[in-house]
Amino acid sequence: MLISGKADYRFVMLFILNLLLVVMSEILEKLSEAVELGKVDRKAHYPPHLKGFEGSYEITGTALDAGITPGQILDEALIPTMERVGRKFSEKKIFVPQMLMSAKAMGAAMVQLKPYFISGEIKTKGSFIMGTVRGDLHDIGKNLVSIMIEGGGWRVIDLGVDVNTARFLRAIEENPGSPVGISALLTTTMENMKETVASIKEKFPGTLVLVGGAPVNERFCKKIGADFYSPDPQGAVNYLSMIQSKF
Ligand code: B12
Repeated sequence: MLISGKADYRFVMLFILNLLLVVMSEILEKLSEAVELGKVDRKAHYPPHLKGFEGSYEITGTALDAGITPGQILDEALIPTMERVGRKFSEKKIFVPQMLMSAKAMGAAMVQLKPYFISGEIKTKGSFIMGTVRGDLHDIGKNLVSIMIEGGGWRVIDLGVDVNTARFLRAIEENPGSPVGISALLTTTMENMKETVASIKEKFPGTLVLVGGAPVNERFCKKIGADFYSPDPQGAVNYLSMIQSKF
């Protein structure tokens, strides 16, 4: 009887756990759909067939309430969805306006997630300069890197998008010794990244330069004389902690 009671308990717990996992994956699926279709929030009129429905802003709130971690929301819903959006754009199944609406929906989700990545820790590690390279308007990846680095205890000086070399140099001059992060999402703007890194290294040889963005890789990083490449923000956070511990 006791054994059967224990077995029953285990069965019920397993059942609840499975149910919870199903609910969680349904929420993440709904969020992916909202981002892919560019549904920002309940008030948004776009897309017309979803008028009045929840958007990525509300669904992200529901996901957090359901106990899904911000990391899971990013890795299992938001980032793969943006990759899917990019693929559909390549296949000409969607066009720039739809890609832009997806970016807006991702931004609305990030508003909910940001507080979870900022630890509230006193920013004592120094300043970190961050920007998207000249000619490039993509800022989702840059913003994510900024949020995670800020969460790692750094004061982030975000220069925004389409940042030319002179602007990066001025920021380094104003914040001597600060490491710099540069993002590029287009194969065409990788050239501008190369030019910016070369100027930084020429004028401020001691400055550490971190590079990233979908088309960037380790080989390109080495080739242009940057110090560090990471495919994700956490790599940058770890690298900065490692560098800082050496001082
Ligand atoms: C959203 C989007 C847009 C939006 C951007 C809105 C915004 N506010 O950012 C809009 C609509 C404006 C846009 C415009 C264009 N886009 Co666009 N866009 C995308 C899309 C779908 C998603 C990008 C994104 O946000 N990904 C999610 C983030 C989280 O990922 P991420 O940026 O890679 O960042 C991560 C890492 O790379 C890393 N990281 C990023 N930066 C850094 C920096 C450092 C230091 C470190 C350590 C790490 C790091 O950390 C991040 C988190 O993991 C991509 C597709 C794709 N697969 O990337 C196309 C894509 C990048 N776009 C593309 C193109 C062609 C364009 C346009 C030229 C289209 C056009 N004809 O006008 C324009 C260019 C405008 C310009 N001058 O910049 C192409 C680029 C092709 C190429 N190889 O060059 C892509 C790949 C789509 C495709 N498959 O064809 N785009």
